[in-house]
Amino acid sequence: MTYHKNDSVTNVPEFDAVVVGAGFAGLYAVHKLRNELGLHVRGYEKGTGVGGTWYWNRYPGALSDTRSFVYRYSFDKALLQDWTWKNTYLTQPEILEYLEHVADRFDIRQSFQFSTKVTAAHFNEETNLWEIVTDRGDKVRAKFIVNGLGLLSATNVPNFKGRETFKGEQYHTGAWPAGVDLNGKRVGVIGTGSTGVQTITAIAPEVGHLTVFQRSPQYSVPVGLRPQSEEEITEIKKNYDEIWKQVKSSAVAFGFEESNISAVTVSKEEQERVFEAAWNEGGGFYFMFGTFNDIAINPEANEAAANFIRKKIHEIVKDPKTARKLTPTDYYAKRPLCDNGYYQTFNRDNVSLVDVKENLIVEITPKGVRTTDGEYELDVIIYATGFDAVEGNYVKIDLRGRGGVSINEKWADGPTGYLGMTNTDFPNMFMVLGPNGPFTNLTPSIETQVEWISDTVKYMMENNMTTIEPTQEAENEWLALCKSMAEATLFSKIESWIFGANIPGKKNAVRFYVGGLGNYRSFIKEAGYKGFAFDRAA
Ligand code: N01
Repeated sequence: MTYHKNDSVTNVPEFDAVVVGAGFAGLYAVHKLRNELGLHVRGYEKGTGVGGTWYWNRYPGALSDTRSFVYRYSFDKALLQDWTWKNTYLTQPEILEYLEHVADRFDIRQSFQFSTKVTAAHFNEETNLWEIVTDRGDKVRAKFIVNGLGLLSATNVPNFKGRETFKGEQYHTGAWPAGVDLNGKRVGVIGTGSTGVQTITAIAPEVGHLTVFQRSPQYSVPVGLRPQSEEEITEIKKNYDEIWKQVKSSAVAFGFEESNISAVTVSKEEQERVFEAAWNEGGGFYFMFGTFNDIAINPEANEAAANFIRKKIHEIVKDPKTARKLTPTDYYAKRPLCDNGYYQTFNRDNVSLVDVKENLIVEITPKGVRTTDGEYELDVIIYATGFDAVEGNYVKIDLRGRGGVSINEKWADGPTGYLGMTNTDFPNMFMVLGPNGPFTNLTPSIETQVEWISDTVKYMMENNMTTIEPTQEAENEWLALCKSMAEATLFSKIESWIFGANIPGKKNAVRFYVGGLGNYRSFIKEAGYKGFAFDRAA
């Protein structure tokens, strides 16, 4: 059962589906479409191997902030039993090894062409096929295109004056090359988000001197990285059915029960007790969503959590001036950070903190970084400056739907996506973790979306349908829902990549459905294909 046919006239290879990206999303998409539906599938991946985010983000200290037992696929029971882990969290090499194993286990690599970037994809309204072009000169057609381009994957390097003049080494964390040696060197890290916090903590003991250029201080809690005993792992593996049921019906899908208690209904002593227990347990999402149910929405509850972390910073950091600089004063409302000794790092003699909100970065010089208070001489500059998140990789592709409309035109007022997976005017184009998808531990959301996509393709094949496209009404309503939900949270009151505020000129717009994975799954199940228009083959 396949749509595929060879085009003997033009010699252009024709596939049922082209999958872009070989990360968690792309690998599973190929598995579902090729191994389960028997379709003729071609994958393209710009890296030399599989892994996606975990192929590129090889910076020192890279670790998932989601507990090991739920940072994996759930779809294969044998895989869940066979593949194991050592610690409460997985390092980047461990995650990459897992994805390589999955690719081999399900024979997925053979469907991918690596070191190949998709540069254009145009929908042809006469043939109802996507015409896809790569940077290696490939030209193919496909009935469906499935984009697993990564949510946090297009690197953002701020346009600092003089960057090209720097005589030392410079790296972005999200494109970290092999063989970087920082030993004994004068290193500067710009950026203190999740990535900066991990990098800074990991490299401080190794470098000669570390200068941290901080624009915004961060709330971070301990990650709780520790070994897991054989008994704990056996117990988890025995209970996976129950675990996934809980994860997929929860909000953030991190493998813990979210709290249903409001912080403002309990005493200050009880708040302290709960926060202290969560601090000792570890985990950013656990601290924000496992302690109380209103930290992300109620300013008073938020202040209680924020204040607890502020006090911890002052207890940990010995120099009061440094502690003050490290202490945020605004809402605790970014994607919650966790660390493995971040604040302690600033007690080291070889680490110094520069507040670049007070002393702006003026330029990169041949010798280092110049701020308004002087020049910092460095051997290495590390940009931990984040990503052009969500739509960053889409807008780099010449992606055109009906009537030649480009994705840039379509998203001029901010990116949209009905259910985070589809767009009007872009028939048969699916996105995994596209705009306005769930804000969660990403692996169960990826599985949810890939399964919906493959079920949809199967439904279309069985019903002899040629195209699927959301209605404008459904897309607008979904956007309005995402917007109203996001605006009800304190996240919308803070500048971060979640709303696109991290890149100058990027449209500030809602980019996530914050209603939780459980509600998202119920929605897509109940809605069925109500918000979609299909065309049937003549
Ligand atoms: O990126 P970010 P990230 N001058 O955008 C600063 C996921 N992730 O890579 O806050 C000076 O959060 C910027 O300053 P400010 C996770 O979802 C997961 O760290 O904008 N500084 C900020 O400090 C996370 O949320 C994991 O004022 C500049 C930093 O650079 C997401 O990726 C690990 C600047 C960027 O922080 C993004 O995290 C890592 C400038 N011109 C990442 N421009 C785990 O699973 C930017 N900055 C653990």
